[in-house]
Order: sequence, then structure tokens, then C-alpha cells
Amino acid sequence: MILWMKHLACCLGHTHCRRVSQQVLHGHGTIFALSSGHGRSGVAVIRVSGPSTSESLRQMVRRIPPPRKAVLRRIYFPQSSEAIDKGLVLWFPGPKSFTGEDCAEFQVHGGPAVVTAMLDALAELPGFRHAEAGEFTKRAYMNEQLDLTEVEGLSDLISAETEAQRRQALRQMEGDLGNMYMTWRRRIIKCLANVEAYIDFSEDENIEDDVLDHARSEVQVMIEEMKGHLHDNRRGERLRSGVRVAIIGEPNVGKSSLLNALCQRPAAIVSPIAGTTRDVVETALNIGGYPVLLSDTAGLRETGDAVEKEGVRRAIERAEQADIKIILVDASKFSSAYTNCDVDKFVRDHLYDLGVMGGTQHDDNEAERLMPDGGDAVQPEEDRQTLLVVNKCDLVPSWTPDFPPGDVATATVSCTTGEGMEHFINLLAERVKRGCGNPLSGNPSLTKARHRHHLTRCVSHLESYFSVEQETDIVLSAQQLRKAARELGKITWKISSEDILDVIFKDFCIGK
Ligand SMILES: Nc1nc2c(ncn2[C@@H]2O[C@H](COP(=O)(O)OP(=O)(O)OP(=O)(O)O)[C@@H](O)[C@H]2O)c(=O)[nH]1
Ligand SMILES: [Mg+2]
Repeated sequence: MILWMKHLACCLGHTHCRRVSQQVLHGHGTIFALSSGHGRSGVAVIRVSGPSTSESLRQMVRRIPPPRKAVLRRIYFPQSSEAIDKGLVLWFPGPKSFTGEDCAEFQVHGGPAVVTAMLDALAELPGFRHAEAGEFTKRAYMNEQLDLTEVEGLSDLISAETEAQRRQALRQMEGDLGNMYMTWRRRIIKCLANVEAYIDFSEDENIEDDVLDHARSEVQVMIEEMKGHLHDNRRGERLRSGVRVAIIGEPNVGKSSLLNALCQRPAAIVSPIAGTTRDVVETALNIGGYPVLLSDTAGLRETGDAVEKEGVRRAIERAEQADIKIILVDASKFSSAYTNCDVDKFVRDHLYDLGVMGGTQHDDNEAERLMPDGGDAVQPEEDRQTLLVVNKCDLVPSWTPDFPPGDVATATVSCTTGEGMEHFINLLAERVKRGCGNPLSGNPSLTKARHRHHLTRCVSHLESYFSVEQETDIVLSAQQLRKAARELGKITWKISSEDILDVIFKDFCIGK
């Protein structure tokens, strides 16, 4: 038991030598920035972080306020002693601060002249400089106040535009996702400690016979858990970046009219001339609290026109990448030809006629940037969805649609009169929600291709653990456990490449 404890301590000890501590900060000194938004506002927040923070308080407000208490003070230029403004001042001595360093916050009136005077005054102080984008958060990470998943959650929270995105980001920023990865990592390290103890002391009486069996079954359980997390149909990633919805169909069926109705502005040109839309027209929408990237596309038909041909190619590409395809048809043609039809078959045939195949693999730019070795990070998706929408129902008032139930959801609308639109939007919202899941229930979702990449590699090391161990080379199999733990560590803390850190922090704004 004692030997085992020593091994566990030893293994954990290795993992605590975080490479982050060796990484070079992008610049030292005391940094400051306007953390609230630019432009005129009621209140502006100016943040300071670094070793000379207390000096800024001494020189600009004369006395250092009590820690973590807002005090109302007159604020002065350090050199001329002329007053700049009167505002709230907060002092957060490190390490109990956002960055882990000494920090201060000045809450002043949000006029441009006040803000400029404050920034000029701070710049006069020796060793002070303007912060780079994301530098406060980077210091928090370097000082181990936040792990990388929390940093990413914070970035997503700042960028969140819908309720569901906000919920998912907050959960991640509060550490739910990072904790889950860290718990797996601790469990792997415990298995590793057992296996190493077995290697070193297998003939010793202190080692129980079944340690390897325990490690084996624990690894098996973890592989299943990680695979469950990986095979979530990209729900978290989709919620983070927006559900891609493409409106497709023959020319003149009203695709651009539908896009305009959904976004409530004339984003795309509408005309009775078939072949009006050539390029993809994309607009971001909030549907039921979920983010949607809606695309209007060129009408799909055979054409000799080179420009239209390119439009058709782009439309097909967009349709094949979409999470949800809205197939639009014209009621005046559809009602007579297809009343009481088999909707699923109609949609399959119609897609074929339009030249659109089933879903192809989604290409994620971020995955490419973060995965130079082309890891198999993006899994196939089973749950791409299709909606059949019959437009222009005002042209056939006598027709009552009667769709037999099928896999494909249906709606009948008129973009001109607005008829059926509410039902269609509810249907779309329900499908969008289905594609993203509930960000508050169950385990936190995987939100980034970066996590998927490392987790996939972790699973493959755990699987190799079995194959190598069965070939009775227990030393090599222990190595696989070490590599698996390292991959999980890369998701949260250990990042060997400055390039990857730059990718993560570049999305931040100045002052965060
Ligand atoms: N009566 C009626 N006309 C409609 C309706 N929706 C669209 N239209 C008309 O149909 C014509 C074509 O509409 P668009 O929205 O440009 O159609 P589209 O599918 O984008 O056409 P392309 O870009 O050429 O592929 C226009 O004259 C619209 O005013 C509808 O619900 N009822
Ligand atoms: Mg159009």
C-alpha cells in the first residue's frame, strides 16, 4: 500500500510540473486597458494588472483602498495632480485576483475624454504599458487561475449571442468540462501508478494479484465514457458556431422570399425572374435562443450560363454541408402532382433531381488549424435533418395539404401572406434545438475541434494499452497510459506550442 502511494505521488508529481510555468509571458510589466466597451457610456471600467499596480493607486488616488471593497475616490493625473474624475476604485491584491497578480479597477464616467485621460495618466507611470488583446486572461492562465477550457469558455461567453450559447459557455467557464477531463486524467494516472507498482514490485508481497485486472477494467470503462462524449453528433460545437441551415430548391419557388421573411429584412433580392440569386446569401439568426446561420442559395437547374453554373455548384456544396436542409417547393406545382404522396420518397427523388447528394463530411477550419497531423477529429454525422416546405399556398386556396407522417417534417406557408409561417418557425426551432441538445443537462458537451483531437488520441492510446499488454509487454503498455494522460493534460493545461496558445487567445478583445 505504501509503495503504491509512493508511486501515485510520483506519477502525480510528474504531471504537476506544468510546462506553463516555463512558458515565456508575452511581455512583463504592469498592463492596463479599457475593459468596458468603446464609445460613450455611463460608466467605463479600466483595469490594471501587474507588480506596480499598487503604485498606480498610490499616485492616482493617494491611498490604497481596502482589498476587494469599492471606494469612491477623486482620481488625479500622477504628475500634475490635476483631477481627472471621481469614481469607484477597487484593489485586488494577488493572488486572489482575476489574473493572480495585483490588480486594480477604476470605474469612471464613460465619456471619451475621461477614458483617454485615464489611459494617458496610467501610461505616464514607469513600467506601465497598454495591454494586448486577451493579455489579462493569458496572465490568469499562466498563473493557473484558469485552465484552457475555462479560458475558451470565457471567450465563448463574451462572444455568445444567444441564450443557449451563453448557458453552454458559462458552464464551461465555470470548469464543468475541464473537471470532467481532469477526472479522467486522474483515473488514468491511478491506473498507471498501479501498473508501474506491478512492474517494479510484482514479486513483492505488497502487490495484490489483481492490480492489472483492475487497471484493465477501469481503462475499458473510461474508453466507453470517452467514446460516448466524442459521439455526441457535434452538438456542443454546433451550438458554439451556429446551426447551418440551407434553403434549396428549383428557381423561383421563393427561397429568397423565405430568407427575407425569417430575418425580417430584404437581405436577398426577390424577383419573378427565375435564376435571380447566384451567390449564397448568408444571415445569422437567433431562433428560439439558438444560433442559426441561414443560407439562401441559387435555384437548382441545368444551365449553360457560366455564372449561374457556379451559383448552382455553390448551392449544392452549401446544401451538402448543412445541418438542416429546407427543401422549398411551389404549392401551385406541388399540390396537383403530389397530394398524399410518400413525403420521404418525394424528398429523396427531388434531392436526386436537384443534384444534391446526402451529407458529406463537414470541414472545420479550426480543426485544420489546430491539427497539423490531420487527426481524425470530425466524425460522420447521422442526424442531418431535412424539412419539406411548400410555399405559395395562397395560389391554391382550395388545396388542403395532407401529409402522411414520415421522417421528413413538412410545413405549408405563404411568404406573401405570412400564412403558416408561425408553425414553420416553431418546427424549425424544434429541429435546431434537437441538433444542439440542452446545454444544461447531462455531461457538458465537447465544444471545440481541439478537444476532440486530443480526446480521440487519448482513446487510441488507451486502446493500444490493451493490445500491447496482451503482447505481455507491460512496460510499453504503461507508456500508452502515460501518453493518454498527456493528451488530456493538453486539453486543459499543458500546451507545448505558443502557436496554439496564440490561436486560443487571439479571439479575445483588449481589456479581457
Ligand atoms: N404568390 C406568391 N408569390 C410568392 C410567394 N413567395 C415568393 N413569391 C414570388 O415568387 C417570385 C420568386 O421569388 P424569389 O424569392 O425570388 O424566389 P427564389 O426561389 O429565390 O428564386 P431564384 O433566386 O431565382 O432561384 C417573386 O415574384 C416572389 O414575389 C408566395 O408565398 N406567394
Ligand atoms: Mg433567390
